[in-house]
Amino acid sequence: MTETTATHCPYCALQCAMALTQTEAATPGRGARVALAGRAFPTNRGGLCKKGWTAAELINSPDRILEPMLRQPDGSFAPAAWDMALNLIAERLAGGRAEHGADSVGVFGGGGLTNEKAYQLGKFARLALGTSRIDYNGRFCMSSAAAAGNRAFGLDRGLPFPVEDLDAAATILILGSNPAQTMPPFIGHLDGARAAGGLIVVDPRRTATARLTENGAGSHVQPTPGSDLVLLLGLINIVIAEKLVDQDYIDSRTIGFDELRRSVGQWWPERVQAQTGVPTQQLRDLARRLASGRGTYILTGRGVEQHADGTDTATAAINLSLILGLVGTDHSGYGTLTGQGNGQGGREHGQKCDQLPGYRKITDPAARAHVAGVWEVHPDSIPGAGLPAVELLASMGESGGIRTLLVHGANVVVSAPNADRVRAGLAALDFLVVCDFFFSETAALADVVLPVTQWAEEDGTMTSLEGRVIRRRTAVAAPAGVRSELWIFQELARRLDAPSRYSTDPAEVFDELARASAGGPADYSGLSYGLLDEGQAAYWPYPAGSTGTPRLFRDRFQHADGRARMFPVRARVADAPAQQRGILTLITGRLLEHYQSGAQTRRVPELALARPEARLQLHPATAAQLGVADGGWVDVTNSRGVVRCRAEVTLSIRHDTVFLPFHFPGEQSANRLTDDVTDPVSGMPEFKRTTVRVRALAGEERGADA
Ligand SMILES: Nc1nc2c(c(=O)[nH]1)N[C@H]1C(S)=C(S)[C@@H](COP(=O)(O)OP(=O)(O)OC[C@H]3O[C@@H](n4cnc5c(=O)[nH]c(N)nc54)[C@H](O)[C@@H]3O)O[C@H]1N2
Ligand SMILES: Nc1nc2c(c(=O)[nH]1)N[C@H]1C(S)=C(S)[C@@H](COP(=O)(O)OP(=O)(O)OC[C@H]3O[C@@H](n4cnc5c(=O)[nH]c(N)nc54)[C@H](O)[C@@H]3O)O[C@H]1N2
Ligand code: SF4
Ligand SMILES: [Mo]
Repeated sequence: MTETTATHCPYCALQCAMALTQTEAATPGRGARVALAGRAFPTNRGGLCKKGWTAAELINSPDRILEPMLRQPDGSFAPAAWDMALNLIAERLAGGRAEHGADSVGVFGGGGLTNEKAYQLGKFARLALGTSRIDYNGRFCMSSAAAAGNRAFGLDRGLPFPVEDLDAAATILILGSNPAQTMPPFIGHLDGARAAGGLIVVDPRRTATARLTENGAGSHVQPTPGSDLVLLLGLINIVIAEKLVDQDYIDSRTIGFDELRRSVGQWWPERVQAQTGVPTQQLRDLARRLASGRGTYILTGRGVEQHADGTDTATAAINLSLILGLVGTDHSGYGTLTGQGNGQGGREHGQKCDQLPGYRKITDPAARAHVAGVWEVHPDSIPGAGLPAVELLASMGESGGIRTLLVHGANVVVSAPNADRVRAGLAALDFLVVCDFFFSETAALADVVLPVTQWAEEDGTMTSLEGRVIRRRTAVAAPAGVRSELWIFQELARRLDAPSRYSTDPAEVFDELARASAGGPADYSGLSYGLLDEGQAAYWPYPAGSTGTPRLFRDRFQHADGRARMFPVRARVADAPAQQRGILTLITGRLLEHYQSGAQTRRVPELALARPEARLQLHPATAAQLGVADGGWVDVTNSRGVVRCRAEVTLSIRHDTVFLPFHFPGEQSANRLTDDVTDPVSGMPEFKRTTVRVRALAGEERGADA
């Protein structure tokens, strides 16, 4: 009898439910084959996107790494026994620490790791390596929205309500997110708002999501890239001026309204139109629609968050939600759409540089004492706060910076901003270790690559975009030669003589995590595998003795006085939109077929065939001016680098803007152009706006495969 295992998708935060059935066991040279189907679950209702239904290809891929790989003096890789590879790593880690101090060792984690791996990675870094230098790719993803949520509500859970609550909404404002391509099954939850004519999408591009507003389903607002903060200040101004605020809610549940009102006084509609390009009538209609009181949600995505003012923009979206009285009420709310599979849990259990498990602050003496108790170490042995991701990477090769780096679940040479600088930094390291199941572009630069188990080969938990803790389950045995990261941490900790325990059993690690989180903001202490396996829909906080919290902020916010904070934020007044001839604004983002740096999806034949390369989207008028033909080759340049790719001429983008996906490496890598300037509050880089020049290439200059 073949058994079917209930688990979830390896990719994004929607965590669509799947059923896996092994059709062929793993062999020493290849992962197992599985049959995969969608499974009923509230978020995906049995549906999967193209990435989800082709995910089985990842397990059986001929590209998998099946043995530890060691770089040879001639630069090539050769397989090595596990014992030898681990001995070498332990020796280099201990040597680096002895010679240059514990903070010369860096650790880079990922929002795709299970809660158990993320927790153990944070503990391993602090105790076994003694380093403060740990951060993760969620810094590129969720940090601005998280910072805004923390300062406004005193808590950061992306959606403080179950996704299904959106079904009953009459109005949904989506700012800078394209779920029709980034979470396709999610758009079913927009049907109610579309039927009520209330889906409003704010995006400089006419995306697949923006097109869902057609035929009376709502409206598309197409602002100048990076002008969302002004747009939101303008909407707040109109809501206040037209007395559309919910005064009872403001009085009873918030503080800071008077200052907020003063701070938006200058943003009258005409001025907002001048900065954003959004007509005043559209602004007024939008404000009135949001205040119509029929079930209204405001959702943000990376389009508004990945900016140097991303925290302030997310804060303005929250302020708008608060004056309208949406947050923590029936059938209305505010949320951010978390991105990576465990983007939510990955930011709760200690792989952030400033954080301990349970979303505790590493600088808080009580938090340190509690976690030290669980770890059975002295609080003083836990290092202090480290450096956020962009700074951590920038310190490679700098004096006092990191000299050794361990990477778990990120492909930074493709996905970090200012990628050429990151590549140079990685090259300057004394020693680089990458754990992955593929030779990602970052793994290809390593001294040692350790092959790890994949999603269908491991147990664990993931916390989805709605703050629901779900079970990832082992459906197939891993090929011989591959190991779990929990095992790797245990083996290295033993070789390093580290204090505390490093269990290889995910259920045991979860129980420890639950204890470490007890009493913290993200409290998992009432949860266990047993309870999750009974099918309990478990939303955190889930303290022992409770039944969890599907909906947050019903009675109070998490600040001591129970009230939400309205933080007045100010917009930098932008220079006149780039008038200089030939200068265009580049925005970057995602395509349906590829996931992140593409390390996984570029290895799935069906996806690679559908989208084999990056294309620069540009408007026909802009293309004509530059002499660029659809499908023709272009150079996209700025002071940081060059991208060479083909053009895709499309009416769906503004004249002054071009778009590149960031899923491709090498000469097509969008991050060769992005700036590593960061948001001062969150450390989030400005992926969504940079300036470039575009030049059509003549025949003889074309790319290699033209
Ligand atoms: N297919 C696919 N799905 C994914 C992923 C993937 O890589 N591929 N990654 C997952 C992850 S980790 C994440 S974080 C999510 C991200 O999901 P989204 O936030 O939906 O993805 P993006 O494409 O990065 O950005 C969304 C939109 O922001 C718009 N935008 C750019 N600049 C601006 C601006 O200044 N203002 C406004 N209003 N909009 C702007 C872009 O045109 C784009 O359509 O997707 C998840 N799902
Ligand atoms: N220009 C631009 N750049 C961006 C963005 C953008 O919109 N524009 N978006 C940013 C965002 S939101 C994000 S989230 C980042 C993501 O960017 P990355 O961090 O590069 O994300 P992935 O490509 O998912 O890389 C994950 C790597 O880890 C491996 N992996 C997966 N699961 C595991 C595991 O359990 N253990 C280990 N050891 N390895 C694993 C995969 O094979 C892959 O090589 O990119 C950011 N970069
Ligand atoms: S939407 Fe996300 S979770 Fe669902 S199948 Fe697609 S990639 Fe997987
Ligand atoms: Mo992300």
